[in-house]
Amino acid sequence: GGSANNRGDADLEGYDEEQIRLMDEMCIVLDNDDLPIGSASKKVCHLMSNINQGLLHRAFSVFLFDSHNRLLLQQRATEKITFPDMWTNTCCSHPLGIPGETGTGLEASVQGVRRAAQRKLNHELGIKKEEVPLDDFRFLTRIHYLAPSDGKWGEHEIDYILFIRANVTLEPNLNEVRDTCYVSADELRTMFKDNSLKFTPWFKLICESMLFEWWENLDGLEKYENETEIRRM
Ligand code: DMA
Ligand code: MN
Repeated sequence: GGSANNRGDADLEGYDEEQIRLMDEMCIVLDNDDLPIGSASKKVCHLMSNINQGLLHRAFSVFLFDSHNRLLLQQRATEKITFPDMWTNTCCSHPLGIPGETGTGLEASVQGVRRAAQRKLNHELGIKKEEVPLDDFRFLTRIHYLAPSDGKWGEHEIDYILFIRANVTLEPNLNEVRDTCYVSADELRTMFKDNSLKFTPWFKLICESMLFEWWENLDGLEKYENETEIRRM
């Protein structure tokens, strides 16, 4: 497997070995309505040259809150190929083109994304799957957005937004995550005013649209759950 595929690949020269290896993961390629139409490597899906021709893939964004309604943020590791060192929501990644994580139809897709979320919360933050049971992830909506990272790399995704309330023990994987912190809504608003902090584009989009309203309604999320319309941003 793995790194043999991308070793010597000019696009990936100079990056971290483990992050190069992860570029072999198979993402789910979508049409504009979130219907899976195939799969392609994480590398292929994140090259702007492909994104500019319309290549779109499935992703998820987890927002984890503690019992005091504080949101867990992470700062991405310097090793990340896309959006290094930026502050963002708890955990983001992609459901893979494997049984259990792929799905056609909203209910099956959400279930696949929940499994991927559990897998990546463990991989990035060391959170045990028992601490984040699949049924505790609340699916809110899907966001379709495109965002360049550095010219060569970028994102073009339909991003499933998942909220979860859990008290967890963190053991960050330093190849993925440089730092973490829990914030209240006001503390996050203060962070945004600090020009020395950089935030990921998808996190900013979600903050500027619905995040604070959802956050104020953590005890009554039902009215926001399972939105069928894809929000185009
Ligand atoms: C990709 O996140 C998903 C979104 C919503 C941007 P990522 O770059 O952190 O993915 P991974 O952790 O798999 O590298
Ligand atoms: Mn992506």
